[in-house]
Amino acid sequence: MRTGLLKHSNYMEFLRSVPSFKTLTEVVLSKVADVLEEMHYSDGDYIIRQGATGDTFFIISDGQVRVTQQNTANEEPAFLSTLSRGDWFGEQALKGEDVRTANVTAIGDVTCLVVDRESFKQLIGGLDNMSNKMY
Ligand code: 6FW
Repeated sequence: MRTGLLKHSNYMEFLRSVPSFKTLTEVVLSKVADVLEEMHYSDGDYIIRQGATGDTFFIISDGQVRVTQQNTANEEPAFLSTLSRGDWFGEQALKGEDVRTANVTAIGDVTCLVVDRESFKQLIGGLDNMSNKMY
């Protein structure tokens, strides 16, 4: 996608505000703003399904998501957490195994900025809290 100048500068302002991106340079953030895709979801939509393969990383720019995990077959997925604007998810499937380890569903309207695997690896994946993320 080719982002307009105004969109690019809006993305830059938002990306700068993401706490985990504090150590990323303006050049790197600009490249992230160049490659990201804006995605919109409605209440109850599955953004990520546990067990599916995946190669994208998400940053929430608006709204909230629910993270759940199915530990045993037949059981209801267990609640893990609620994430909101400035939070990110989906990094697990981008390191090694490409399988999603939890479900992520929209709570109301949600907008996410989505980064592909290759760009993630080049621009974001090196951050400490990404590569070593333990829950
Ligand atoms: C969890 N256990 C697992 C979350 C994200 C970032 C921070 C909380 Cl700093 P994926 C499903 C995604 C997974 C993670 C996310 O769900 N997630 C968890 C957990 O306890 N995954 N396995 N909590 S939300 C979260 C704190 O991003 O990546 O690609 O897709 O497996």
